[in-house]
Amino acid sequence: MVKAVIFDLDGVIVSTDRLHYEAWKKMADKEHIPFNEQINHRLRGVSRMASLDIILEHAQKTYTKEEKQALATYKNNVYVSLLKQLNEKAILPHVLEVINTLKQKGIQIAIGSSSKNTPTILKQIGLDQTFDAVADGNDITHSKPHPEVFLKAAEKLDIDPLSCLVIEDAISGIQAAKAAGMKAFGVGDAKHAELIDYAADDLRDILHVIDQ
Ligand code: B16
Ligand code: MG
Repeated sequence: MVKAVIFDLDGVIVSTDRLHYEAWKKMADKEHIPFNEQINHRLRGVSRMASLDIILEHAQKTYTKEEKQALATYKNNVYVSLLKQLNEKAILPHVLEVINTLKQKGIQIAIGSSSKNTPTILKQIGLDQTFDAVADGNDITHSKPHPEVFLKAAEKLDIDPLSCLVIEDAISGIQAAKAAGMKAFGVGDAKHAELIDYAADDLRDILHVIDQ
């Protein structure tokens, strides 16, 4: 029986994809590194430093650890200033309805995100007091597909991972959920993940899974 639902943030609750893209693009242009939507797609659910490594695959020179740190900080500063334009209108379709129904059913809800900017994003969209637990990039040393962030969310909720269901939009997130021993519900890209338990276009379909 599902006792808790753990939501991925970016791509499930809100779409910050475009803002990540703009910020990475600014950094890449400054460094004369080719960067496009296709490369950006590979960064979904991937941590900041691992994302940078993917972008640097296309660089002409090798960067030192310190230079890489500086590039990641540059990108993050741009990204954080772009986050100021987010508000509750950025919440993806059906999210609020699903959250309210889960709460009515007594199901615990949590966030499991790779993003270190999770607290800022939740505040911007007005959901910083909504979840029973938040596990994010600040709590973990291994990013998805490692299960750490979802195990951390289950630990904070004090619920057995086997009773948790994860909603994810990235294949790395589905792999992380399955490695944590959880059920995985995929939307968007993640619908095509190999290990998926449930796939849907409409987030409200999660309510049928809960009632099973
Ligand atoms: P930050 P999620 C992920 O969020 C994003 O999908 C990914 O593109 C980003 O690189 C990562 O967070 C780290 O974000 O730079 O803000 O720490 O999908 O796990 O909610
Ligand atoms: Mg995501």
